[in-house]
Parts: sequence; structure tokens; C-alpha cells
Amino acid sequence: MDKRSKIYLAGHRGLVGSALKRKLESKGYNNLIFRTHRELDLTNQQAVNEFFEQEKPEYVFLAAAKVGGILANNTYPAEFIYENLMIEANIIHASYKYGVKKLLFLGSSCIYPKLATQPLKEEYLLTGPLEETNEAYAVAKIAGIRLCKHYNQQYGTNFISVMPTNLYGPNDNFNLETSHVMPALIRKFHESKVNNESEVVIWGTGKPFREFLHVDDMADACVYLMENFNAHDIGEFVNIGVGKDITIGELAALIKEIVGFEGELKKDLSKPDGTPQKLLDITKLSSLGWKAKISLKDGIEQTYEWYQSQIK
Ligand code: GFB
Repeated sequence: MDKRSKIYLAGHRGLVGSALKRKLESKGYNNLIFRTHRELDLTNQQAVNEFFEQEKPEYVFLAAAKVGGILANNTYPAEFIYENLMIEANIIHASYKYGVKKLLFLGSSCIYPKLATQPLKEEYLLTGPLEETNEAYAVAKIAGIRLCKHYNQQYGTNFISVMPTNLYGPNDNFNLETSHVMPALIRKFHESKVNNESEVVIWGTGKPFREFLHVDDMADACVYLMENFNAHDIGEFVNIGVGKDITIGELAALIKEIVGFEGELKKDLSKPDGTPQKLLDITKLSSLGWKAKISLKDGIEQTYEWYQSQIK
């Protein structure tokens, strides 16, 4: 990839896509192309083929996806499986058909079996049953990994897959029904503080462990891999994480402190816990020479500042 390469960034307005856009632009890549959802429906194969035929991108970052937190995944599984399968299949196939030099596909740590040994090594893929709350999304993401693998195998393409842990940061979805835990808790603690409320409700038991990576670190890792490696260096895919996790209860306590809320925590046990733990093994990533730089505390403080700037 050189600075003038034509790079298509799919999903440039989302959490990961917008971070990739900031990272690529700050590194001087000056031939980036984007389309909004309204301009290009990525679930429409014909529209995607026409776009690739016309634009002929040289590199693709596939950060477009239907994503959401535990409740959204559990409530709309048909949308999660259908939209993600269509987006991946259309973009990956068009990238092969129109000669893209390298593509980066983003998966998720929920692809691993629910009760896999921790930390999760890449080779644990498809060794056991998935977590029920996000099975639809996970199956779609596993299909994306295998599309890349088999296109590389049969057609000699250069499609890389990466599996990030739970991500957070600017441009996240802060809708309390559909978001992930991090933006939900930042918003809940903030609103309770501002409204002088006495308690904040967290979903589930607070016991599950989650690993959190700031999206600017994620973007940095993705660009680093695209600049320095090819699919055959990486193997089927590589985990992207920090190698450390905390419980949801500990996360809530940390956000409470950062926001400065002084009331109590209450648990809503009618909401699901999801998978008990999904800590990524980052041995392969470390051996490729990358590690995260943003601490969890700094990352949450920065994200809270961003959130406050948006609601003014
Ligand atoms: O982030 P989250 O929605 O998704 O939930 P997953 C993580 C944990 O936080 C669960 C708890 O145990 C939730 O019950 N939690 C506590 C909350 N309070 C809240 C709250 O107010 N909102 C939310 N959303 N959770 C998703 C998958 O799983 O992770 C996706 O569904 C994807 O497919 C994504 O893989 C990264 O970590 O459980």
C-alpha cells in the first residue's frame, strides 16, 4: 500500500471505519473512497459489483457490518445473519472479481465456542457450540473468515482476517437498547449523575469477563497489518486484543469513578450475561510486532469526553 493507492473503506461512518479513516488520513493516505449507506446498499450484489467495476479499488478495508450489543443480537438475529452474510459475500466476491490487491476483513471474538479454554487461541475456531445470544452474528462472521480463506486457497487472493475483542471509543452507538456495554454504562452513569439519581442499573450478574480495546488501537493494528503482511504470513486470521480482561462489575466501578457518580449499582437479572469470558490469546499478534498502547482508564476518559462533546 502506498500513499496514493486507491483504498475503499467500507463502513467509514461506524466505530471502526471512522477510526480507520482518521488513522489512514493521519498517515497521509490520500486516495480513500467511501460510500454512505444511502449511496450504496452493500447487501445488493448488483450495486456492489457496479461500484467495484467503476471505481476499481486496489485495497479494501471491510469494516461495514450490522453490529450491536447483547440485546440487539438476541432480538434481531435474522437481520444480523442476513445483512452480515450479504455484505461480506458481496464485497469479498467483488474484490476477487475486480482484482483487489489486498483486503482486510473484520470479524469478532464471538466466533469462538462459548466454553472454549481461555485465552482463546486462533485454532479454537469451530471446536464447540457458540454462545446463543450472538450465534447469528458469529455464524456470519465465521462465514466471512472462511470466504477469505477459501478465496485465497482457490483464487490466490490476498485477503486477511482479523478478530478484534470488544471495541469502544468515539462514534460508538450510545443507544441504551442496542449498544454494547461500554457506551451504555458511560451514558447511564452520566445521565444518573446529571439528574441526581440514586442508582444505575447494570444488566446481568456483573460476573462475565470482557476484554476491551480502544478503537484507535484497533485501527492502528489494522493499518499496521495491511502495510506489513500478506495473508500467507498471517494464516487463517489473527486475534486483536490487549491480553487482559475485567468483570462487568469492575468495569462499572471504573466508569462510575471516571464519570464521578456517587450512587449505587443495581443488577437487572432479567437481562442475559452472555458468554462467561472471551479473552483473546494475543501471542500471534505479538509475534507480528504489534501491541496496544491506550490503557483502559485513558481510553474510557477520552471516550467520556467525546460523549460529552456530542450531547452539548
Ligand atoms: O457489550 P455487550 O452488550 O455484548 O455485553 P457481549 C457485555 C456484558 O455486559 C453482558 C453486560 O454480560 C451484559 O449483560 N451489561 C451490563 C450490559 N450492563 C449492560 C448494559 O447496560 N448494556 C449492555 N449492552 N450490556 C456482544 C455480541 O456480546 O459483543 C456481539 O453480542 C459482538 O456479537 C460484541 O461480538 C463484541 O460482549 O456479550
